[in-house]
Order: sequence, then structure tokens, then C-alpha cells
Amino acid sequence: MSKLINCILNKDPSCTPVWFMRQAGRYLPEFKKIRSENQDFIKLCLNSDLSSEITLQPLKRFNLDAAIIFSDILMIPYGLGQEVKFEKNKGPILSEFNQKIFLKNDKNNFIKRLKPVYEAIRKTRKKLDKNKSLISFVGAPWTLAVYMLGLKKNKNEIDLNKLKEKESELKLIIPKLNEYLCTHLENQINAGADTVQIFDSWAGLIPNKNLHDYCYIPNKKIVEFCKEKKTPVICFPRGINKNYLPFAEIVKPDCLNLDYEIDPFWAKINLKSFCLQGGMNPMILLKSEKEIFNEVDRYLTIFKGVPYIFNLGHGLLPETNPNILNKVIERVNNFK
Ligand code: 1CP
Repeated sequence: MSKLINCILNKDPSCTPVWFMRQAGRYLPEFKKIRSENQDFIKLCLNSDLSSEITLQPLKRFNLDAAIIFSDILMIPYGLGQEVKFEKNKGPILSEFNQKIFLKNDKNNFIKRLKPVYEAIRKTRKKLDKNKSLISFVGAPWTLAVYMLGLKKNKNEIDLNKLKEKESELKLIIPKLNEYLCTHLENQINAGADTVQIFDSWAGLIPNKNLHDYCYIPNKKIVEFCKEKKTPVICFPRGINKNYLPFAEIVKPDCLNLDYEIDPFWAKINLKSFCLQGGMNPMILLKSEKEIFNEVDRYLTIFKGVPYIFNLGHGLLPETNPNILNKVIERVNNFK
């Protein structure tokens, strides 16, 4: 059993596994090289050799306890026939959502389009040490719908008029997405992924009255599916603040990733029965070594004696100096 799974399922507090969200990516020169030679990001995700190579890049440099497959949450809209493009410094651009095309999808076509993701997992599992976990992931339905229906008016705000206008489409696609996400996870698990993380990155933008229908219930359905498949599942409902508590009680994930707005003391007391992961602000990693170690120690001290996976409160920033990560990992492993 990997150190990660031992922590999540056995709630063993005696060791603290460590991995980083976005550990395969833009802060690594070896990734930037491959990326510069592959302009089309979706195509890159569909190249199973390169995807597997990128997944393993951070494990060659750092003593991490898990690899996370190099892919993207937006492979789902791609798999469902919506055009997805990534433009430099602009973020993802999706073609207008087309309900007819969306409803015409079937599972076989969807699996066929995403087959390279499953091949990449197979290839990666073969090369990865047995004691390391291989994490597969999906975006939660709401977070995917934000991109698919173009619900944001700027980086951190939902367009409430649009949300109203698209309410019937949203209610139509959430349950369908749930089905396709479970299919995607099933194929990833069958290919060798041993842990799942669900990213609800824009959960914090859901109006309070809709949290139950747009966040808790869709996450709960995926969690229940993972439990049926006996695969540990980590939820990350980013930005919902104190609603982490009802989320945890309703969704019952095996583990919860904290975002950096959550007070870790509050989490330790209120989310007692859950294995917790992450929390530290990724911006801290841009500061001096002394400031970084102080913050790492703060999280480790708070979560001493409870099942805790060291990670961040959101993904690594592109400006992060890769050399600091080895020192952080060493600090986590030597912490007494
Ligand atoms: O331009 C580039 O070079 C591509 C940058 C990049 C990378 C490296 C994107 C575009 N996606 C990824 C990989 C990725 N995305 C991983 C790989 C595994 C790893 O963690 O190492 C993962 C897990 C994701 C997940 C993802 N994609 C999320 C959820 C996590 C989070 O950050 O909140 C989200 C929201 C996306 C959408 C996405 N993909 C890429 C961009 C620029 C965005 C948009 C983010 C935004 O809207 O702000």
C-alpha cells in the first residue's frame, strides 16, 4: 500500500505523504521545453508518451509520494465534442455550447476520444515505483459548466444574469456530466490510477442557495462511485469557506483538500473525522527560505498527530523555483 493511501484509508498519522497540485507543469524547464515544441495543448494531452513523460518529470527531481496524471479537466468538454483551445496568457477558450451535439454523445465515442489518457496512465503505472500513488482527476460538474457555458464575467466573478439565463442548460448538463465523469474515472482506475481527486475549483462562486444542487450533490455522486470502485477520493471544493463543514458531512469524501483561505486550526477542529490535505498558500513558495519553512512548520505543527497530506491550497505557481521543493519535501519528511 502506498504511503498516500495508508494515510487516507488507514488514517495513519505517523507519516505525512507529500505531493503538489500542478506539480507537472509550467514551473519546470523540462516541461516548458516539451510545451514549446507542442503548441496544441489538447494534442499534447492526447500524446500518451509525452503525457506520461511529463507526469514523471517531477518524480525524477523530487521525492514525491504520488504522481498526478498530466491531463486537464477540460479534456471532458473536448471528449464531449466541444472545441477547447488554450491561448497564451488568455486561459482556455471554448466554442459556444451546443445542446444538440452535447446530447448526441454516447459513452463509446467519449471513451474513444479520451483513450490516450488511459494509455498514458498504463504507461506511467509501469514506470512508477510500487510505493508511489498514481492520482487521476476530474473537474466537478459545476466547475466544468463554468467553462462550458461561459458563466464567468471576469477571473473571479460569475455573471449572475448569464447564470439565470443558462439555468435550464445547467440543470440538464450537471447530471449528464456526472455520468461521463464516472465513466472517465472508471477507465482511469482500470488503467492503473489508484487515487482520485475531484477539483471543484470554482465552487466558491456558487450562490449560497445553489450550493446543495450544484456542488454537494454532484460531488457526492462521484464520491459514491469511487467508493464503489474501492478507490480513495479527495475532494477540493475551493473557496466555499465555512461551507467545507456541510460539504464534508454531506459528500463524505475520504480526504479533503483545504484551500488557503481556510484557517487550518478551524479545519483541524471542525473537520476532525476527515483526512486533510494541503492548505498552504502557493504564494509562500515565492518568498525567502526562512518564511517558507516557517509556514511549512506551521501547517505540520497544527496537523501533527492527525492524518494529513502535505500539499498546497491551490496549484504551484509558474514563478516557483523548482529547487525549493526538494527542501520543502525534506523538511516535511524530517519533521518531528
Ligand atoms: O499553457 C500551458 O502551458 C498549459 C498550462 C496548463 C497545464 C500545465 C493547463 C491549462 N493545464 C495544465 C495541466 C493540469 N491542469 C493538470 C496536470 C497535472 C498536475 O497537476 O501536475 C491538472 C491537475 C489540471 C487541472 C485544472 N485545469 C484545473 C483544476 C485545478 C485548478 O488549478 O484549480 C483547472 C481549473 C484547469 C483549467 C485550466 N487548464 C489550463 C488553464 C490555463 C486553465 C484555466 C485556469 C483558470 O481558468 O484560471
